[in-house]
Amino acid sequence: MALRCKLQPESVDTVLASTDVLAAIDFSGAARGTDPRHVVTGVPVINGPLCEVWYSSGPVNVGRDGNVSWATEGDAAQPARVFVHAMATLAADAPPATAEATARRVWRDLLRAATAHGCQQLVRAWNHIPAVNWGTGDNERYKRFCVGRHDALIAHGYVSAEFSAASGVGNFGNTLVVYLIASREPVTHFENPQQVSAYAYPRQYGERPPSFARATVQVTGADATIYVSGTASVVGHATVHPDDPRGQLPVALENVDRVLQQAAPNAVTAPVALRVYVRELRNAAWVTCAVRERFGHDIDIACLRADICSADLALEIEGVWRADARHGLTPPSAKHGRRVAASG
Ligand code: 3EB
Repeated sequence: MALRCKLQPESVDTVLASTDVLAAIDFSGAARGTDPRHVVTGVPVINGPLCEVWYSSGPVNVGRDGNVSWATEGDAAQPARVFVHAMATLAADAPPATAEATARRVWRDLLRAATAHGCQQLVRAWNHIPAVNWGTGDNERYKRFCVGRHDALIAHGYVSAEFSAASGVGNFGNTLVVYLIASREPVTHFENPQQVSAYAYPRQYGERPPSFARATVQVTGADATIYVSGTASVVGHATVHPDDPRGQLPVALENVDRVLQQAAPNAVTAPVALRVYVRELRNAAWVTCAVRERFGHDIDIACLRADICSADLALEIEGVWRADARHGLTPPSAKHGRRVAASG
């Protein structure tokens, strides 16, 4: 069974009363969760539902292990998938070395937890980073985050071909929040032929590249779930229309189309839930309308306020799509589960 994702207008407490909820991603603000499935993002919603909910196909098992909260789907001893999340204090003005060390520790702990549940395949990760654009050059907060994340992944034995879809955006407050889905069964990662793979970005973007794929696909029976990473106005590795949201939106939308085209070349795809991140409040309404215009008026969209990891990016779009796996999808290879598009 595919995981189900739904943007929900109900309060998190109501949502968490269901035993099949793997995670409730809370965009409401600074509430502290007591349930291990409650992810407090520090990313506020501008318009749309307060909460993104991930449903398992049956009752979940939940727990905490050190700093990591987890929820598993399926057999407790051999879960099909695990949702893990961890938070760590990271003050807005903490030094660059602290940001790097915090990212390394949080990612190390999450990867260990996923492996402990037998789920080594990375499916989707979200990173919410306080003061993401603070600092300059190699010491910009996001770049130190990338060093810590990359080193943790490599130390755990991953290679760049195994990195999954992800988002890396700022949040408000003093808490680094990272959550991810990992699977026992293989997944397939995809790139956008119009963009340099993030893990191959040149040195100017930092001492270590960002560790993510443009999209990840998981096939479960006749269904395919397509996880599209945070997608911005980047062509090659450069920002197109820097600081210009009106110019950036069509390029970001085109990038979403291109990566969907790679992930499900002949399949009819339908978006299940979309997130739109905007740096500035005043862009929320028209951007959300334009994204709705593009993907359909009945699609659930959460428009969130976040700094994007490059200071010249004004917005980013991501989402979960569903496709019929019987048409136009390449089955994942058992070994690496990756098909990489020829990239420019
Ligand atoms: C980009 O194209 C935009 O660091 O996990 C998008 C998705 C971006 C994920 C991450 C960063 C991340 O490089 C930034």
